[in-house]
Amino acid sequence: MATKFDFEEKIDISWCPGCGNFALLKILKEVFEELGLKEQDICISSGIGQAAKMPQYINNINYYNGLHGRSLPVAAAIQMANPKLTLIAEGGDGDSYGEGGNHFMHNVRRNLNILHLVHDNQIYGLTKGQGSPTSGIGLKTSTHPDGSYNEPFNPMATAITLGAGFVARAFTGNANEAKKVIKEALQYEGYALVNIFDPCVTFNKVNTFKWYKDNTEPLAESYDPTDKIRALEVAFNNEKLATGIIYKNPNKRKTLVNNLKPYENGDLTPLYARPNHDLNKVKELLYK
Ligand SMILES: Cc1ncc(C[n+]2csc(CCOP(=O)(O)OP(=O)(O)O)c2C)c(N)n1
Ligand code: SF4
Repeated sequence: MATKFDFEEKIDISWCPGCGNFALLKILKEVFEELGLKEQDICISSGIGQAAKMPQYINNINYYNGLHGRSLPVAAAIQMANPKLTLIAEGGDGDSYGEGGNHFMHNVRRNLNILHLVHDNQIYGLTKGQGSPTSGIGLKTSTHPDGSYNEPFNPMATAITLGAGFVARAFTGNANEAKKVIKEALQYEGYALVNIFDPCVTFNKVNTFKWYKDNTEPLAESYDPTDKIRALEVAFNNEKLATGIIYKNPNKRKTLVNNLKPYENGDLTPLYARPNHDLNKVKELLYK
């Protein structure tokens, strides 16, 4: 499906042929189109890596491509300046959970109102195949030639434990489910994590499209995502990796900006657009 987020001219995309990122790029552009989002209302904050290049390939949106692991603190700043934007923080498993691990922990707790979209290929792609936080035990990488021996990071269980309100897993090979999950995450008010399996066809020869097809399973229709203890059980099940919305908090929590003085009366007018805008006054209010 063609979308207004596609470039008319052919642009040079620097991913390897067959990389899972192509499927995710298509999914995301179609979700924007189907939700009727306007280019000027979308902002993506990304870090460094193959995954983090993605906003460069979406026509006419706002984006900030910053430092490795820093998509979330930049997103927090963007949200404090303009809470009206549809905001996405995006990057790879290394960017989000390794270099950005500490930011991950604390921005989940802050409850930014964002979609945090993590392309999980279980390897460092851009830097040519080092082990990442989500690499499986035994995966041979350039940093673990005899196989990784580190316990893989569990983003689902960690996010639920830190108080994330929306925690989901998807697979680029199941586009319909991925679109559904991403749409719901974008409409959720609060921090929403979507960890999407997105194979690196060049450096990860174990976790391939076929491997994910064989080892993932969509959650049953009858599954209740509001049951936190059940969600943790699902998150810890490594036999079959469940896809879909694993946890969704039915109770609303205040988001980051609801706790800030300039927005406390519910007026989400961006700070720069307020009459008599005075940066020093804004700083005083924000940091009071
Ligand atoms: C602070 C810092 N450490 C390391 C690097 C080098 N570096 C750039 S991208 C990258 C790995 C990216 O892997 P991931 O985030 O999983 O994304 P992928 O490329 O697999 O999509 C690393 C280690 C860097 N740029 N900055
Ligand atoms: S190295 Fe891997 S993650 Fe990077 S573009 Fe190639 S297939 Fe994709």
